[in-house]
Amino acid sequence: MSPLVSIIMGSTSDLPVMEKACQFFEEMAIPFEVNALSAHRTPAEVSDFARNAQGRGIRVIIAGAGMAAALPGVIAAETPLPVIGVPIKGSVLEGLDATFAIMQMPPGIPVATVAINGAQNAAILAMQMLALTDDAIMQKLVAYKAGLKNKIVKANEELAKLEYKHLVK
Ligand code: RP5
Repeated sequence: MSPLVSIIMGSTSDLPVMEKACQFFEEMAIPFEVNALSAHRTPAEVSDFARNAQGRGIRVIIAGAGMAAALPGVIAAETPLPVIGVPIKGSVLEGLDATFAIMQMPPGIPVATVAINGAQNAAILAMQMLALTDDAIMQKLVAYKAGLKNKIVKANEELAKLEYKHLVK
């Protein structure tokens, strides 16, 4: 089984956040790989990874990083594959540093940026990209979305049980 999605993080300190993406792909039975690479600490390895990813059959890259967070943009600079960046919340600037670093890519090199610590949304977005050319994955996505709707249907059933004197039903 070859991975379709590559999850990269700048440090294992990003793992508690990035695991949300791993868990989503596991649940959806989408083959993925996960590695640590750093634009600052291992620039040559980042370049090797980015240049070889498409040839290895990877379809989408998810890159999470905190602080100056050059990693997603540096990867995007050397691959034609779509790159989704996850800004990781650091201890000082609440993740705004990584958000701006990942989101504000100059023209020509986009990085699709999700919410701070939004690794699960990054995984869903990656799956939506895969689904464009894979009907089985699209069916799983449709089922997942239907599940989200059911959650709100159940929430309203719960709320309907509330009893207040001034609650108008
Ligand atoms: C970034 O620096 C990493 O993505 C991480 O979010 C942050 C801190 O890294 P560590 O010092 O915890 O390894 O490159």
